[in-house]
Amino acid sequence: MRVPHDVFGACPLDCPDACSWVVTVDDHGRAVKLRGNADHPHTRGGLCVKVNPYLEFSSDPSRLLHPMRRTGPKGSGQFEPITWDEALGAIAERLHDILAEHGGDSIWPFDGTGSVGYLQGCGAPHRFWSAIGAARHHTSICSISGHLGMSYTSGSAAGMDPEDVVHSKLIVLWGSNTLTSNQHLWPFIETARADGAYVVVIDPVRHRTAERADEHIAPRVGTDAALALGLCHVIAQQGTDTRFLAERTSGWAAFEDSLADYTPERVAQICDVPAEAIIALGTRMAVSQPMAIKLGQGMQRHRHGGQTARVISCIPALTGDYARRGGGLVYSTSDAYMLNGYKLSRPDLRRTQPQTLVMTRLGRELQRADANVKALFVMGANPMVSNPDQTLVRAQLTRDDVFTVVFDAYRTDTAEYADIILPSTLQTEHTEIMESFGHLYLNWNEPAVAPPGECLSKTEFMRRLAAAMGLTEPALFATDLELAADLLDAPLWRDAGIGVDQLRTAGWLRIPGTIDYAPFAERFATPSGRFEFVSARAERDGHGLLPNYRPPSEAADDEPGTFALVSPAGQFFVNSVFAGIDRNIERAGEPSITVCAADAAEQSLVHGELVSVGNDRGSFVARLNIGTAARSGIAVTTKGAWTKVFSDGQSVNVTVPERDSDMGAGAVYHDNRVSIRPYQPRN
Ligand SMILES: Nc1nc2c(c(=O)[nH]1)N[C@H]1C(S)=C(S)[C@@H](COP(=O)(O)OP(=O)(O)OC[C@H]3O[C@@H](n4cnc5c(=O)[nH]c(N)nc54)[C@H](O)[C@@H]3O)O[C@H]1N2
Ligand SMILES: Nc1nc2c(c(=O)[nH]1)N[C@H]1C(S)=C(S)[C@@H](COP(=O)(O)OP(=O)(O)OC[C@H]3O[C@@H](n4cnc5c(=O)[nH]c(N)nc54)[C@H](O)[C@@H]3O)O[C@H]1N2
Ligand code: SF4
Ligand SMILES: [Mo]
Repeated sequence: MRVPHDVFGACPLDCPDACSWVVTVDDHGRAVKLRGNADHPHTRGGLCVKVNPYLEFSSDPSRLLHPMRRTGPKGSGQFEPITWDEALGAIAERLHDILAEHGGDSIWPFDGTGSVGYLQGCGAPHRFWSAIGAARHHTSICSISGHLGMSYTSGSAAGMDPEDVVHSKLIVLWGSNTLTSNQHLWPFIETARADGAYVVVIDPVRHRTAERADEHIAPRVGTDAALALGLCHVIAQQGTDTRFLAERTSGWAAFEDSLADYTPERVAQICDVPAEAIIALGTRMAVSQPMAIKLGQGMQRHRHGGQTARVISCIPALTGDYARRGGGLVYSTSDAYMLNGYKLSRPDLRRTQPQTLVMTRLGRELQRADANVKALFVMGANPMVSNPDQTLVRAQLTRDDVFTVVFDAYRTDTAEYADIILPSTLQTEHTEIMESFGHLYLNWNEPAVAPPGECLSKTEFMRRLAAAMGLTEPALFATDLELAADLLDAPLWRDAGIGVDQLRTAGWLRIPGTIDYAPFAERFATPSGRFEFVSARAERDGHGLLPNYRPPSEAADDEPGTFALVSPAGQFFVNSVFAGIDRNIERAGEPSITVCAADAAEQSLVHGELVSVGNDRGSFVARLNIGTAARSGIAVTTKGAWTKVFSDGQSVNVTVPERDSDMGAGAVYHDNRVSIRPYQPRN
């Protein structure tokens, strides 16, 4: 007889907070309560409005419980239940055929961010794919451009411990709706504020975080690099940290010369921000130490998103803040973990050099004859909703010659186009290890309950598929605990005496050696060890010797009658996870699009009317909202809603181009121009 007990776990979603949680399991083995772990130093007990109903959502009637096989045309939604043996047999047979006829390159393991865990999510690609020589999946959908941008200057996106903002005197939240998408950072910001810190938000959208800040600067979308150069111009005049610049950086003189072009007056024109505001903020940055910049992902979802991050990262070098506790810039802390992803995913099992397929180019890659994709395994992803260019994605997923398997917990918009749908476990039902991109702790997730129905974890699915394929390599059959041990088998963790037992017992642990975290105390993570204003590598890669401003593709145009559409994080779900559940659809409300009163008046748009928002790529239907969230020239909606909530069955990404950003082929969700017209239903 079991007794009620608590099990430690962690939220798996693609959210910087990576909350630690506690599941209470009753004496029948059922999860009856989920709460935030009050002992966790960063997340401190609360979860969020998106995840509080996790247990309820896990047992929603819409949960997938059995494998299914398609019986009608693709997209018709006709499926019949089958057994796992039948499913694995069919998949193994098809994979053998494709391997024989086309080779591993034709198999695309498409891992999404539904879970960002190392074992069950996209944290590390699975060994199985290495062993069969499948194509490599390049996860370009979220944050890649910013990471690459900073790799040229400071060398790491983990420039400070976010918790250290408590020591800051000036906090700049740049392209981050912190209260919505990184809410556990907010209490640290409030602590700093109580101690006199000044909080500035730089975002075209006047969101709830902007409302609560001391100052909000709303530049034209996609012009942040110009704004940052203007701020550097002012700081250079007001006084830089000359010693830091001399001892710790390289190329400052050349960068300083380039700033001459970015006077506050010129930048004011580019960004549509008053020159006085640029002068005032630049001056404040020069004198308020320590200064911390929290860079969100939103500002890099543009054609030149990587370059933008590169330029913004220069600011704390001018002020010397990279060397101060409570100063610097943080974009993502994931660089600080240094786990052994290699030993976990075992790329050495490969015998061929496979092609790399780019996540955000799903439509084009499938279209490309020379890529020759014949099998697509969509796991923890919902590209029909999340990817750019929904029309192209839909057309490509409708093709009969691409064998499509969807491994998910729900029957998503993408699953409707699958040949085989497989039921996945959720976080309370499997073993997992979670890092964070917003703090410096590693979380263990112990399974709390047995999987419902016939759901399998991804690791178990991979082991069974390896067996069904007749593979014998022992590494493919490693247990979850063995995989976890391999991940932790990295010098940083091993030397600190941390293995699975230690992490599992503790529930969470801080990254060894990160008390008083000072990543750039001695050297930057660049080849020279200096902060590199000038970068020959960037020039070779086509990004210019010096950090610079290049206009976005669509966002900053001033085409009359059109809007720059931004579609960032919404309040009630993380991306598309749980966004198809009735209760969630209800609380999120009808899809809406917000414009400012002046723009609405000019275009005779009426508050509350249904409008069609679109461009030559496609259109979706939303309820017009006139509100202060939008500055002039922009329209604001949110990401993640499933197509079924839109009256024409097309959602926001029908308007987004499948175009690469400058660095890492990142996504350009917010670099998108649309028109808004009253909606006229067809027929
Ligand atoms: N317009 C617009 N679109 C965007 C963005 C934007 O800013 N604007 N942002 C983009 C960003 S940042 C991201 S990261 C992508 C995300 O896009 P995707 O990678 O498609 O990820 P999600 O929509 O988060 O979730 C994918 C699926 O994971 C499933 N899932 C949840 N937990 C588990 C699990 O434990 N196991 C398995 N197997 N599946 C699970 C969910 O049910 C869901 O169907 O979307 C992008 N799309
Ligand atoms: N509630 C909730 N939380 C989430 C998510 C969610 O869907 N819902 N998604 C999660 C995921 S996958 C990620 S990657 C993170 C993303 O979280 P964030 O880093 O916050 O990224 P976004 O939500 O895309 O955009 C953040 C802000 O960038 C702004 N922005 C857009 N373009 C520009 C620009 O050109 N300049 C400036 N300065 N700002 C701009 C947007 O208006 C938005 O307010 O959040 C995670 N947390
Ligand atoms: S979505 Fe973010 S804030 Fe909510 S529980 Fe998960 S990690 Fe925490
Ligand atoms: Mo993301």
